[in-house]
Amino acid sequence: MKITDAKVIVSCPGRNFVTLKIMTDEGVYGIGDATLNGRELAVVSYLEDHVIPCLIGRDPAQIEDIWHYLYKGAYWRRGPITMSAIAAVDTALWDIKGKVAGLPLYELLGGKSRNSVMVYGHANGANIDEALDEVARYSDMGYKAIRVQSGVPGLNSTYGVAKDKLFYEPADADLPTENIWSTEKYMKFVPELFERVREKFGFEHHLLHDGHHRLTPVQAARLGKDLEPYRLFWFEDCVPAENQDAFRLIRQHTTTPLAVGEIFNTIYDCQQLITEQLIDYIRTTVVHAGGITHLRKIAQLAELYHVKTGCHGATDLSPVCMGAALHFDMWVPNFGIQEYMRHTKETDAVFPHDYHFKDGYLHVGDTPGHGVDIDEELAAKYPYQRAYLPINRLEDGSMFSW
Ligand code: GCO
Ligand code: MG
Repeated sequence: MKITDAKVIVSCPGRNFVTLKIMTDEGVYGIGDATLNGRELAVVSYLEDHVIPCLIGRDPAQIEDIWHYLYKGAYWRRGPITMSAIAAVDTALWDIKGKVAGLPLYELLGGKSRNSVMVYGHANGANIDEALDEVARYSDMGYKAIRVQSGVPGLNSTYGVAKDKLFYEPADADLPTENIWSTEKYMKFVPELFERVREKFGFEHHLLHDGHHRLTPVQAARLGKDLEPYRLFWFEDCVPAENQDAFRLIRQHTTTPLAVGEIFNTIYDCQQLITEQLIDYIRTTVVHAGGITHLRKIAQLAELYHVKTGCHGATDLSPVCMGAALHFDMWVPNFGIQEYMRHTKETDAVFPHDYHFKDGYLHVGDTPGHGVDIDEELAAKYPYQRAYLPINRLEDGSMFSW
């Protein structure tokens, strides 16, 4: 079998998605997600100009070899653009392998380790009362695990708080929106938010929270401690994680479980976090961490150190990534949880898929491959629209992390 052609499909059914489709001489094709929020076209060019020409004529069965060809062969290693492009190729090749074998992807990885995949949804509100209403709504929908975010008094906008409650979409403008941030106001407020959630709903749900890279290690240590009475499932991205060593200080001071990794793209970004047991959950996922082939390596290292998986699953990861991630989740022995932000109706129509939500879990079908396709005719109706993530400044105007 040979790869005869490949193409990149860019479509914006509510938000931008970049999809790679690899075709073979036997008519079987595979697809992979290559979406990098706010920097989509850089990956398109990387694929079209530098990757696709090298794929033609190769045997699609040689997934491992092609992965290393693209990783080592570029000379320039790592980075989100390179790794998203490699991920898309890798995902498409696993899809092809599954279709050729007539088996769902989880079977190729080692078979099912569970019946379905526990997911968490996003309850968010402009204030605590609104956030509580949303927790009730997610609980009524059957979610066992709920991430809770709320607007902070004194700040006009806060990460994780959306007008449309089901479809949070931060990439909201064709130039970055500027927000004002105050860590002091946030830190004072968050413990009260979780106190109110536990007061109203008890300890029946897993509760999660995302700090979105905004604290210093000592602030994160203090907030982690303040949140201990509310028994969070995890506290995510409490500090920017380029400095892996910084987690030691946080770890020494709090028993609130720590999750990190949605913006990591290789195992080297989390090697120390894992081997020194500085985190509890690793959030890397298929599209941004080099595909199934590389994600598997990260998860298997993590397994040795009691670190579980908690794959990123925001709306900017397409249903193709979600489908592949769910097959991975079905197999991975050290599964923790899967993030699940729903896609819009338009997106779901462009990407027909065989997974579905029921009672707090995503259920995976047994279609060969990863079970997600793309309707190219429909995709063509939604042309690319430039959209950036916001930026943050402190109250004195200093540039800050978003
Ligand atoms: C999450 C993430 C997202 C990111 C988004 C950026 O936990 O789901 O933090 O909300 O902000 O994926 O592209
Ligand atoms: Mg996050």
